[in-house]
Amino acid sequence: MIRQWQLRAAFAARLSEMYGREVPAYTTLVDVSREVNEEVLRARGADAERLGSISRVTSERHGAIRVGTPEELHQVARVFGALGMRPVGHYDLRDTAGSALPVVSTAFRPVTGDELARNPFRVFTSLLTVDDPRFFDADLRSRLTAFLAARELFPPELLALAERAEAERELPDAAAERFLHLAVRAFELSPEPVDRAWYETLARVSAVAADIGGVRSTHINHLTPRVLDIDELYRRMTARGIEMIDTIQGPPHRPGADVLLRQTSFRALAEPRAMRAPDGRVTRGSLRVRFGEVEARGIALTREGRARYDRAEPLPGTEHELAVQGLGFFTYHVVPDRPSDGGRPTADIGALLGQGWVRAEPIVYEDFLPRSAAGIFQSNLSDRGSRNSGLASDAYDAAWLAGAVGREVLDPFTLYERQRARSLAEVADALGIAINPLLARGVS
Ligand code: OOG
Ligand code: NI
Repeated sequence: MIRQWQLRAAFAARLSEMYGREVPAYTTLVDVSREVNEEVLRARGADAERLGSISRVTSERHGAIRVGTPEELHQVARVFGALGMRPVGHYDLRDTAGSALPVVSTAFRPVTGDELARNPFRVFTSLLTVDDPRFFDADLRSRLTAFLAARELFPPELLALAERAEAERELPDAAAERFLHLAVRAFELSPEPVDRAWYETLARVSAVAADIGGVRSTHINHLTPRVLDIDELYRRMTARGIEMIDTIQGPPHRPGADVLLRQTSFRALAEPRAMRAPDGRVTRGSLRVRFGEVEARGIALTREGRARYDRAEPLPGTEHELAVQGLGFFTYHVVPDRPSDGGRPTADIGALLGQGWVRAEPIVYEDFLPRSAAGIFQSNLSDRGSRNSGLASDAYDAAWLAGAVGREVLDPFTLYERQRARSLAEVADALGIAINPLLARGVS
């Protein structure tokens, strides 16, 4: 029997192997990331593993995929559900960028501490907003809808195996093998010729629309390794002659505790794709839509910490200050050799930390940032596309997305809060103090 987390780890590894064959620059990125991670580990020792063991960080990836319809999104949710990945977060990228980005997104990922530690694979998943009139007029919308309705991204056999894996949380070896084979194949670049005129029609609206709705299959857009020093990685990739986008998205470099997520990327080379002309002739063409991305992860911020980040206000540089000011998420653990001076623990987390009753372990930020995501999308497009202003659409909110995906879309803050609350309950229990005052002070 292959358990769910093993399926997830195997899927991530096979996807990585497949993507490395398709996009060789990805392999360079993985090599340089590993090199940087090993050096950081040598230089900083145990401190380098504060936000995840080196084995977790080295194998950690996130993928990005893009689909066209609510039905396709629902099917994706079933495939990832088989791997123990749930939809978390609602990212509306339509209004965040200068370029036309007709998508709303969520991220599929494991949600418990144990599952994340086993394998944290996540996939940023974007859905084309076909019904947003700012991007698609009535004529184009009906052609696009018909085109998307006629394609099949995931074969029924894959979906049936996925259902079984999700229900039973494991698969027998042969079924697991078949599931992995079909799942990886569903995200390979298709050799089928691209209808050039149709693709170009959509590309005039947005390169992302063409990538999603201009072809009859989906593919992995990028696969992102995690690096412990993204500034150093940026320098090394540049020194190797790889032209990176001009910025690192997310919080600026700062001394002290890393927070949230920092990402950067480079445009992949054009890939050969067969093209079908209006007269039916198939020629060799090329498309440049995929890219290489890399990221560094830091501590998850509370709503208050996040609001400060969104307002571009400085955050404290130490873990301790992030914890006692209630700006960062931590789990709390009773220290084995706690004070023996006869004093009683108080229900104040700052005091408990200060007096050595408990220690705080940072919770890693497992999600994405809409502004960064838009920046990554945008900086890898050569054309701004077009969007009519004025015609705002209120569809595609979080509730709509949950309906499309066919399951609850979880709130990231709630997940981090749950992890923290569980650890605090254990602390309160072990020290024989009341939980409520503990929660009320400092860690709100
Ligand atoms: C997704 C772009 C955003 C991230 O990590 O924030 C992204 C895409 O290109 O499909 O990858
Ligand atoms: Ni990404």
